[in-house]
Amino acid sequence: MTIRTIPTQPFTDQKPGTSGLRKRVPVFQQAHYLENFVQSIFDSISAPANATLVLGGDGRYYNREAIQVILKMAAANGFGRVLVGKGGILSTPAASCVIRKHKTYGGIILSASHNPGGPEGDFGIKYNVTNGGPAPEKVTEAIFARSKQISEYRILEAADISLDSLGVSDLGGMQVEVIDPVTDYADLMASLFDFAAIRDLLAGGFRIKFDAMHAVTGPYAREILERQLNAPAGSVMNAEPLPDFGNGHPDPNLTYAHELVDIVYGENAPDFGAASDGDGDRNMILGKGFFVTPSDSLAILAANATLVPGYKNGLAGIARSMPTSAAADRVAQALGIPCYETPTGWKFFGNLMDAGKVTLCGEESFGTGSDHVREKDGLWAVLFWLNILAARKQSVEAIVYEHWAKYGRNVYSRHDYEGLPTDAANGVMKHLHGSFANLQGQTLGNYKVLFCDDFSYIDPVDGSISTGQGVRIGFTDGSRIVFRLSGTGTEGATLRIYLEAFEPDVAKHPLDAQAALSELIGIALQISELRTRTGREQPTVIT
Ligand code: VG1
Ligand code: CO
Repeated sequence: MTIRTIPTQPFTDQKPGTSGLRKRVPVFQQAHYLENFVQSIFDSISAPANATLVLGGDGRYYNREAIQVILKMAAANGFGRVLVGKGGILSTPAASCVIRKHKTYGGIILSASHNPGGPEGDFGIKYNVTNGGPAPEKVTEAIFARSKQISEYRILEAADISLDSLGVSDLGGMQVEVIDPVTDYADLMASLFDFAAIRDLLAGGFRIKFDAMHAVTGPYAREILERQLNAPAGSVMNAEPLPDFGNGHPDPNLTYAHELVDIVYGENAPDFGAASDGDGDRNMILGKGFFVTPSDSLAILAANATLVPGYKNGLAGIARSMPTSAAADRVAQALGIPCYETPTGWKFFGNLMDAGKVTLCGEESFGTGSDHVREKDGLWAVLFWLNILAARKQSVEAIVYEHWAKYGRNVYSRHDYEGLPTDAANGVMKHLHGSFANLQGQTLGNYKVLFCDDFSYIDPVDGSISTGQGVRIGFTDGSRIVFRLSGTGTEGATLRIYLEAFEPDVAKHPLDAQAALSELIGIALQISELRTRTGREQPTVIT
């Protein structure tokens, strides 16, 4: 077997976004495109000779082909061993778990998460570092810088490796070990949660429905929920991972997980519903005819953490991304623990967890997790909820209402405008930046502007600074509007508007979030000039 050095030209667009490099499949299929990026990773991470790498993906279209290329490039770049999930499968949290458990140098995860898959869909690749978490910005910036300079890559000339049976094979002197993608992860879950209590809950007739959305979580959910916790067969739906996710959009929210939503809002609904995304790191939590916002979910997990064996000694602290509601802050305050506010994306939580400053982290975008791994973790959140439900023996809805009664409610919504012309979206952000001086102190209807700024973050552990993380307009009553451009899309631009108001008065619950936020929504549209600048009347997705 010979190692080939292939001359190449740089691509200019290999800048990793919020979570790795995401492009349409045909972009990745261009000659040298994937190889350039992989070589740029290897050139930037200074792995020692014979290092071990973890490799796997969410099973989407192009996963298998990419894995073969990466294996041959790893062999040609001096890696000693690669742990690859059987069939090329590893969910994002499972990959993080395997990196940590087997103390590997790092890992490559192939996923475009919740973005649709298939020949015309999206593909993605990201590098995770030794702690199991997404590469921090200094690493992703180094990879991007390298991708603009690259002139050659190395690849082994060899036949493809079989990914479908467990075991070790040799690839040009490098060991390729095909591992069961579920075992290590399932063991970790069993060590954190009271499986016996959850089994009793389910045996007592508490009914659950988990929608894997034909994405990577299917095999994990089947093993843990149906086999280990004895949920009746069929409790996990759409459990077969498919390269095009059954033509679906594997994003667990009220819009895209409508099949599940119809079930939990329908007749004879189960007591608990949940869904996960393409790569298994997101979660949506539902009760019987009831939706739990991700920001509330984080706060409720934090408030109830000591009911769960893995967290019985309490939490060191909580972290949430800036656009996530302040519901978790109220719990942190009550518990007397710190709450950190970070930019969007899981890579900002890693340092805080490594330093022991936080135990739970969350984002409004259906992401929750803890220091058990260094990624957000969909099934973990589902098990956390089931453990709380088993301990409290109340409905999801009752738990949420009690939480609001105790802490007040941060009424919250996100409006996404997807697929906007990039210029128009940039124009909106530029206009907002130019309005700061004018907005300061202004009264808009019932709201008075307290501050407006562009969020920046100084990492309290390593002092690194991240600027331009989203425009915030805060009002004197604690309400807030945030504008941010997405860093995960592949087509045009996606503008997100995050809206939050605080309602302490329990007598006003339940209230409809959209109605309660309607004045803020109007203000957001007015000050951003979004409708005139983009020609869009309505958001694409409301969560
Ligand atoms: C989105 C979410 C963000 C999340 C990121 C990756 O990013 O808003 O909270 O961390 O996706 O999640 P953006 O830049 O599009 O807003 V995943 O499950 O797509 O890896
Ligand atoms: Co994801």
